[in-house]
Amino acid sequence: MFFTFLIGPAGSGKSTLASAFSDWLLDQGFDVALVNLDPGAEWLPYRPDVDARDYVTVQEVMERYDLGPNGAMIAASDLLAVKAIDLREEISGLKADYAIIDTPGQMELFAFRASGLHIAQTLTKGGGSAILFLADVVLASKPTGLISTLFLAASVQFRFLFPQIMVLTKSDLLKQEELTYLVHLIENPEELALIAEESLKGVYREMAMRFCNMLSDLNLPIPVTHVSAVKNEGLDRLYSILQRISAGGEDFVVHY
Ligand SMILES: Nc1nc2c(ncn2[C@@H]2O[C@H](COP(=O)(O)OP(=O)(O)O)[C@@H](O)[C@H]2O)c(=O)[nH]1
Ligand SMILES: [Mg+2]
Repeated sequence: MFFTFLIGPAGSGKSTLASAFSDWLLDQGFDVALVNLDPGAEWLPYRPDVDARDYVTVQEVMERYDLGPNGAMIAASDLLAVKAIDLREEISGLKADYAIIDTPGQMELFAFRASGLHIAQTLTKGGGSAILFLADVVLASKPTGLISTLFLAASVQFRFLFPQIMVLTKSDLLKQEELTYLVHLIENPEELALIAEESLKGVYREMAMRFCNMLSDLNLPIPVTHVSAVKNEGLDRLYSILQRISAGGEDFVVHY
């Protein structure tokens, strides 16, 4: 089973893409285990095959421990981590080709607490895996938005050390030439450094330029693509990138 985690800021389109991409994989004849790892999800655009809410819910934690919504979300993520082995058994019992894993709306709960990393490592032990880092195209279409998105993507990559794909979501909201240019800038960060040089000042200009030039020098194996989950655009391209990673694993692992 190949594990694909969808990670990205709240509203970047994780749940919508998890749903659209698993439908697409099912249409291609694959077996899919669609997993919801958000114990706080009130509504999902799909019916998960494995659901964190069968183990713990934010509502129940709020009541039992007399916590507010924020504290309960943190506690629920930590309580879920204790159930990581059970989750793993439930998922592997489905014997699917792909596990598509939707992560909590607020990405910091999964990416920047010990519990998320523990769950990801427990689920994927012995199997192939990749992270789809989702970024909303509208946010990424301004230079500072794009640079901060790249910082965040690097931070997630550094946290998990899994092969990672940069997935620009909601491609239906930009024109084709704008999308092509955005992908070009991400693939050629030295050009983004030049934009930062013109559009920023002082220490911010310096920081952005050095970061972009560092990305350019390192030439990391991070594929970039764009999708629209509402128009089902780009799902075939996303699949072929995942297939390359699952076949050629090590080439996509960044060794720090
Ligand atoms: N235009 C457009 N909107 C989208 C797309 N994918 C998701 N959305 C919208 O973006 C919002 C957040 O999506 P959601 O999947 O809940 O994001 P999550 O918080 O990352 O799980 C919802 O209103 C979705 O309808 C897309 O491909 N195109
Ligand atoms: Mg969601």
